[in-house]
This record gives sequence, structure tokens and C-alpha cells, in this order.
Amino acid sequence: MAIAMELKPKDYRSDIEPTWCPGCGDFSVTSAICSAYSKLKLDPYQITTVSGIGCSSRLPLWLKTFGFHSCHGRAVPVAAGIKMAKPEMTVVITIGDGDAFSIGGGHNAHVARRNMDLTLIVMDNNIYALTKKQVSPTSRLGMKGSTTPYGTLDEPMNTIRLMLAYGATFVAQTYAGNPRHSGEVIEQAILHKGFSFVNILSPCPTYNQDETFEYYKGRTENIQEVYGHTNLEDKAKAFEFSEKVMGHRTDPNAKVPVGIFYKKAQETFEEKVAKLKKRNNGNDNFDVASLFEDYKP
Ligand SMILES: Cc1ncc(C[n+]2csc(CCOP(=O)(O)OP(=O)(O)O)c2C)c(N)n1
Ligand code: SF4
Repeated sequence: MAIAMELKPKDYRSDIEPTWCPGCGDFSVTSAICSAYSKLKLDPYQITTVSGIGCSSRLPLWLKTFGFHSCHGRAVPVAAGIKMAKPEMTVVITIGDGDAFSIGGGHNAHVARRNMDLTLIVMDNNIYALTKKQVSPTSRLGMKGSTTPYGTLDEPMNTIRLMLAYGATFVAQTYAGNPRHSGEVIEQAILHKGFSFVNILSPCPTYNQDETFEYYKGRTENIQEVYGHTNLEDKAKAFEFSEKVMGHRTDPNAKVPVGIFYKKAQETFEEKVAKLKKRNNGNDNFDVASLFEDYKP
């Protein structure tokens, strides 16, 4: 991560005006990301913000950093490739819950278990918004979408628990209605050396009338402040708190936990690769030609 000049959050914004609907939670996520970049004094030319396809995935367009608006479900492997080619680059992935947990869900396990130094920010609006209201893996049971007019029969996915199980070394949840908290969590996630996952509850007022700003009002609780959850290396405790994530789906009085669930220092994949290269004097001495020979008919 390169340290550069002092820049204000607005200095990370491009001249392109967001095309999101008024009141979209993703505006606040954009501000939180810019605020984190500014606090960390990052050089915009040392950041790549990578997305897939979706309303949320337009986010890199509004930034002055390098950006890659890739394919639906493929932002994570694109980001992994960028990180391998340029390990000194800060690589941040900004995608929706459909992108991250439906079509692209299979990629998360591998960047997490490898502990690649990437930050995955999911704007979780519990719906496919760009394609006009189909249910996503985080939609609540019974939610009606354009292709599920009688309500979905699927139980929602607990993405916090999933990422803990995959071996992510930083797992957090925050809320677009609290951009200060979102900014602080994103800052911590980028600072963390290794794979960091930040789920941001980001309402879509156009297609989701269930999980609205009104719904979350007074319903979130900060697990650091309320429960004093500060031993962040305690994975059993992190799993315990992750159980609370789903409570509000069935109990109208249950709170929605926000904060950092888990954080652990662990060697990154890039560090391991650098060591391997050093051990081989920067040269892999691998005979590619003989490999091709093996596969000749
Ligand atoms: C390979 C592929 N499959 C499907 C689509 C259609 N598609 C575009 S965006 C999207 C889902 C968007 O939902 P999400 O990722 O949650 O983002 P949001 O729009 O809610 O921010 C789908 C299914 C596509 N563009 N490419
Ligand atoms: S449809 Fe929903 S997610 Fe998409 S821009 Fe509008 S409010 Fe945001």
C-alpha cells in the first residue's frame, strides 16, 4: 500500500455523476469508501476498484482510482489477477449480493483460504436490482420478486458465517445509514493484510420495500460497543455473533449486528509467492516445454 499526499474524500471522486436512484444506499457506500481512501492517504493511482455487473457495480465509475467494471460474478478472480500482477496495488472489490453470493459465490472460498490481500465490499440490498427485482441469496424467506410472485421458498444465506467458515481473516458488517461507521470499518479492512470481507446493508428503495432505511432505524447494534467484542481473534465468539445476523429475519424485536466479527494476522498468499520467488532467486526454473511434451497426443 503506497502512502501519498493528503487528499480529501471528494478528491477521489471522478467527474461522472452517479446514475443511481435518489435515496439509493450505494451513495453512502461511495462516500464511506472515499473517506477511507482519504484517511489512509492512498494515492489514487495505487488503487484499483474492481466490480462486476449490477447497480452497485457501477461504483468504480464514480471514482478517480483505476477501475475495472468486469463481468457479473467475476470481479473476485479479476481482482485476484490484478493483485498477483501488482502486489503493491490496493485492490478493492465493490459488488452486489447477487454478484458475490449467486453467480460469483464459488470464488470467495479460494481468495479467502489463500488469504489474498483483497478487500471485498458487498452492497447488500437483498435483491437483484439492476435486472428489476429478482430474489438474491440474501433475500428473506417469502420475499416476492418478479420471478417468484408467490414468494421465495429459499432460506437466506448467512454470509458472515459463510466467510468465517471459508477462512477470511477479516469479517465485518456495517450499514449504509451510518457512513461514519462504514468508513471506519472499510479503513480497517483495507489496512488489514489479507482477505477482508465487509458486508454493507445498503437499502434499495426502488425494488426492496422490506429492508429499507426505516426498517434498519434503531435496529442495528454495534457488537464492539454493546457486547465489548474486542478479542477479534476469537473465532468461536465470531461464529457466536454471526448467529445474530439472521435473528431479525424471524424475530421482529431482534437487532441486526454491525461491527468487526473477526480479525486475525496471517501470512498472505502474495507474501508466500514472494518467498517462493526469493528461494528460487527470482526464477522458477520450471521446464514448461517438458510439460507440453507430456500432453502431446
Ligand atoms: C453472466 C451474466 N448473468 C446474468 C446477468 C444479468 N444480471 C446483471 S446484474 C444481475 C444481478 C444484479 O444483482 P446484484 O449483483 O445483487 O447487484 P445490484 O444490482 O442489486 O446492485 C444479473 C442477474 C449478466 N449481466 N451476466
Ligand atoms: S434500483 Fe435500487 S440499487 Fe439500483 S440504483 Fe435504484 S435504488 Fe439503487
